[in-house]
Amino acid sequence: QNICNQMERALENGDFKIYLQPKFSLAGRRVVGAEALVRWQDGEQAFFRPDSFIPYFERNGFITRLDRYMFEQSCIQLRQWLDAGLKPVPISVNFSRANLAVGTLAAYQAIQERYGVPPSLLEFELTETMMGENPTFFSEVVEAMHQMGFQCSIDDFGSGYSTLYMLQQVQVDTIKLDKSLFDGLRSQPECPRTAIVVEAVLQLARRLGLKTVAEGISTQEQLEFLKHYPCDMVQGYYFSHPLPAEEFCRRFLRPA
Ligand code: G
Ligand code: G
Ligand code: NA
Repeated sequence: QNICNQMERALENGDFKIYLQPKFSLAGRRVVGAEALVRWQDGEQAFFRPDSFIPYFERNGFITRLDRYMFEQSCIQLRQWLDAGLKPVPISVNFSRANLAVGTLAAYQAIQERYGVPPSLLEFELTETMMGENPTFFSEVVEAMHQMGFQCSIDDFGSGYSTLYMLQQVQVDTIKLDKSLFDGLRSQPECPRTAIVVEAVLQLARRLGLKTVAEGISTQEQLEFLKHYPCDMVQGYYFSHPLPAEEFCRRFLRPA
């Protein structure tokens, strides 16, 4: 009960903060997008990282409200950027499995329309494990997102198990290669097994007409490795940590 009250209060007080982590184009090193990541600010200093509360919210169902809140915060950011004459970049939000059950897409669309933000500037990050036992339903949800004009990406690609079937069945726009795929490069900068797997995945994506993001890039060696491959975007601590929205705006956005 106590934690439920705390969540309610945090939502009302605006204690959930939107942080933005930039995605860069690998070729030109321009910022071409941002991922919205939640931080829970408790008081002046204390920030809780999502890993400490998201799993809990997923169990008690609160995650659907938090995800929608983050989506609204993303719309608010985009509205501000457009009003300020800045060139916006698309923002992606995490879309938890629980959202599938409650059918929240109409609510999402209503929020997007309320702020008058082009839906093409908004993207949902889904995970391949969400496809679960009902791939038909999963692809219908993705299809509905596209009908509304939103973009869809598959997050943590390569860390699950239904990957290839999902690629065959579901029409997404982007795949985000899980950071674990690049772990081998830490001890061995030219790890041949990493090279084979990454090259094959990127080739597959390209042939399917999908954009690609390499996630969790945190070292120079990982970046050097990637330059040999046709990956579209990179995201990770090497380029930038997730930042408060104002700081993201100041550092990365330019006039339209
Ligand atoms: O920001 P950080 O790397 O600590 O996030 C940890 C995990 O929490 C990541 O897997 C990320 O996908 C998840 N996460 C962060 N923000 C959100 C959110 O707004 N909604 C959901 N469902 N997950 C989030
Ligand atoms: O699961 P998802 O892809 O949403 O996870 C994003 C999480 O990864 C966020 O918690 C973010 O802070 C974290 N992250 C972003 N870049 C890096 C990185 O370079 N290294 C590591 N270890 N984590 C990262
Ligand atoms: Na994500």
